Amino acid sequence: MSEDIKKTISELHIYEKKLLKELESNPDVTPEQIAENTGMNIKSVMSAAGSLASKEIIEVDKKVQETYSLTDDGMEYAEHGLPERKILEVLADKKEIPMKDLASEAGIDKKETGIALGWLRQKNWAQIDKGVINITDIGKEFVDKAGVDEKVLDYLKLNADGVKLFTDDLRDGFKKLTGRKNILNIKKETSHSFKLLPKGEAILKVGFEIKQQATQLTHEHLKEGEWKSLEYRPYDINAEAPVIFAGKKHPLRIIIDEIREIFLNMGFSEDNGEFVESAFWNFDSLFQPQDHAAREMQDTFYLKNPLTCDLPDMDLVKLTAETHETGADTGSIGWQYDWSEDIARQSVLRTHTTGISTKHLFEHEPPIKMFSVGRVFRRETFDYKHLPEFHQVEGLVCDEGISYQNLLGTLKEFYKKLGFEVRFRPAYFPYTYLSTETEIYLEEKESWIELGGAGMFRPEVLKPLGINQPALAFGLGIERLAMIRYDVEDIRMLYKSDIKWLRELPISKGVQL
Ligand code: FA5
Repeated sequence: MSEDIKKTISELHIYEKKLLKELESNPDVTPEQIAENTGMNIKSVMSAAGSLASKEIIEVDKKVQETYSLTDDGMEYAEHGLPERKILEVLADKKEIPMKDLASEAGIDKKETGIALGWLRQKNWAQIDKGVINITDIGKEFVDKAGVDEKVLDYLKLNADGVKLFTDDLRDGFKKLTGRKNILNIKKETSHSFKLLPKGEAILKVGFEIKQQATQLTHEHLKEGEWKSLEYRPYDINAEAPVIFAGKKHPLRIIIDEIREIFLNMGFSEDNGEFVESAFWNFDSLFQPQDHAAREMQDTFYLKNPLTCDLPDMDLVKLTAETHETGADTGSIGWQYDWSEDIARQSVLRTHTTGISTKHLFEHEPPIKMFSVGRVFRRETFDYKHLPEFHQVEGLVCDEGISYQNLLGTLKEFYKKLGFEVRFRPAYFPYTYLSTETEIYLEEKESWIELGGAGMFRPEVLKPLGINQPALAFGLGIERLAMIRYDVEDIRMLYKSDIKWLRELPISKGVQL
């Protein structure tokens, strides 16, 4: 405790010390007196007090005192009567006045008649019947008697310097007057008082000297050699600093950029596809039979415009058809059905980025090392790990001697660089054999979450494309990586534009290249 106190004392500013000393000698000292006694200006006193309060050394109490006085209109009413009083005086004589004559009879402004009538009714002094105002019994009573509000007007007239507090008998009248416009002036004065807290008392008990301390080195200090003898005030490096929210990239953009950096550093080149793709490239080139469940309308977005896409090179189309129907020379018997060109022409919003890999294989000669990052679309129902539109990173390596071990090694390396440790699980995709899925454990959900699919392309995929070398391929979800990286329990958070969350996210964790 006393070590803490010593440290706190060493970090006190000279103004804080002066204020504490003042408070020690007079617990009721006001900020103004402190300013006068110490020569500090009042702003410095208040800022030292604020600083001491934030360190729980003193408590600052704020009081607001209101002073009430009459405005010019208020004074006019106090001297010559409220407009409803003027009407009452006429009514006392005549008992009734036609509405149209009200202003002239009572000698009040036309503008005031509305207000006056309102108050007459409120005070129950008069009633209106068929365009004529009549005095009531209560009204008669008040002809020679002041109302509670009128008593306050009188009182304020006598106390022209202003009144801070009203006695009980005037309080109702005061309330009534505050409900009327332009009668009362309210001046607010704020005063502060300080109280030592236990920490402040402990500091004073230990004691300190008030010496000028340097908080900054100046050119003069250095030139004159004064820096050698100066006493320096230590910085509190744990003091709270203002939080600054710098502009930064969206977390998804950060992770996408990191992924691109990793693959480019691993010697991959980047390719890009289109959002609108033919069913041929999205499904058929991947040996997905035309009645495969993934092609159903409930899983895939089919487009009306364009309704169809062009098919590629007819030799490739024929070979693909043959492979689907009989297996051609791939060593398998295919899917054994009649392949349809029309179905292959359908245009779809790509459901994955794997069509980019088959197109790339068709258009390039091995050795190939390609990756692609892009958006994909599926008719999914939203839940904590599913979106209908999300990003995948696709990868493809094709060369003589490429094996399943290379696939596992590449994926492990990639995830490691991003800071993830994953496990592999056997899986099935119609276009790969062997196939695997990478997964990561989610503590909060107590379950494994799938990050991506991968495998060695089957001969049924490679042969029609004219590829005789083995090829490894993978397609990995990016939002799921962001979810884990940024500790988001629900994938939808990434698209919510929650400004508080975005501001407080760290700028980047950085890639270990
Ligand atoms: C595929 O898309 C395969 N094309 C991957 C592949 C490529 C396998 C090459 C073999 C060779 P899958 O449908 O499992 O696989 O999706 C891959 C990853 O995308 C998933 O592991 C998951 O991380 C992510 N993903 C899938 N659906 C959604 C969704 N609705 N919302 C968010 N992420 C999703």
